[in-house]
Amino acid sequence: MSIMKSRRNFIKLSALGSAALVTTSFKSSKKDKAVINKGPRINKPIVVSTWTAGMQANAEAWKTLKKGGKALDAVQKGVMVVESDPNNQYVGIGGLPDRDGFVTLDACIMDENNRCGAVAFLQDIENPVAVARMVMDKTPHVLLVGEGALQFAKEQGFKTVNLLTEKSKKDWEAWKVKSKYQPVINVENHDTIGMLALDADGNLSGSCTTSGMAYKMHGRVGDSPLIGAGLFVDNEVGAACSTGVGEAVIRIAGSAIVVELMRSGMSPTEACRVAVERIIKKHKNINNLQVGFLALNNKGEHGAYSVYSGFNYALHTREQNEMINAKFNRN
Ligand code: SD4
Repeated sequence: MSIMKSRRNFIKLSALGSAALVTTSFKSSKKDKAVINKGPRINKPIVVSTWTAGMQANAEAWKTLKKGGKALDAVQKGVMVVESDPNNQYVGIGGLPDRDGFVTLDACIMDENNRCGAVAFLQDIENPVAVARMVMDKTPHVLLVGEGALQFAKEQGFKTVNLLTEKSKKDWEAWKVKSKYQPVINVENHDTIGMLALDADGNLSGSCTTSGMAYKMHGRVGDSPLIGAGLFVDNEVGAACSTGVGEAVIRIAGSAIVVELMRSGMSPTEACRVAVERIIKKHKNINNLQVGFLALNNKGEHGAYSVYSGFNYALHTREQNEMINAKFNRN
């Protein structure tokens, strides 16, 4: 089964079936119930993440969220599981290489206070999101790239590893024969993990990690490590992340736009739809140009929208643990 087809299959792993989307998650005494019931109901904690590997990532993030832990820790630990899975060919170890055979990784993380960290074009390190977190926590900078990011990672005690697995090497060699060393833009080559979480304290954080577009030019960096493009969080409003052809997302400052659209009153799905429509409008040719946005607002409402069908995301709350198909512009 092709990757796209398997993504198109709706996977529903909910133990409880279709629970209400908005539920309260706190216990309250009779006295404060009256007050709480007057305010907006907040669906928390909650975590959402892109594609089917998001189920694996959410399961890990949930361990932190269910204990009342911070969204920031949840979104880091959650995506690290997928980075460390050699069978996932789109993130971390086992990621598909660039056209010269180098696996180069991009990642970022952002918290409820607009603190953020990122790495791009990082080689030989299994967990780029953990390095991004260190950039945020231990340096005055937001983004470190290439050699400098690697040097920083080593100084912080990260071990170097060979990220190119036998499987990804074989796929790259097969690609070279057919594709004559041309990077291809295509709807299939995407499985970046973007994760957004709202914790029990009502704080939002997000992370994004990828090996980038498969067989890209050496040195190419996409949207995923760029704050405002691949990820954006504003605790006053919500958070958004993207997947798909990074160049198209960068051109419209995608995730920042989704958050701003939510600030203007749109639901997460509507905001993602308007951003996707903007991408469609700005490109003369959108053949094979898949982009998907995923958004979560600070009430715990979530939604997603993509150019083409086939994009989905994983949702984990106290009541739900399932895949949800994103709405889309065309088949
Ligand atoms: C990139 N947006 O490097 C990433 C690729 C991706 O799912 O999302 N894959 O352009």
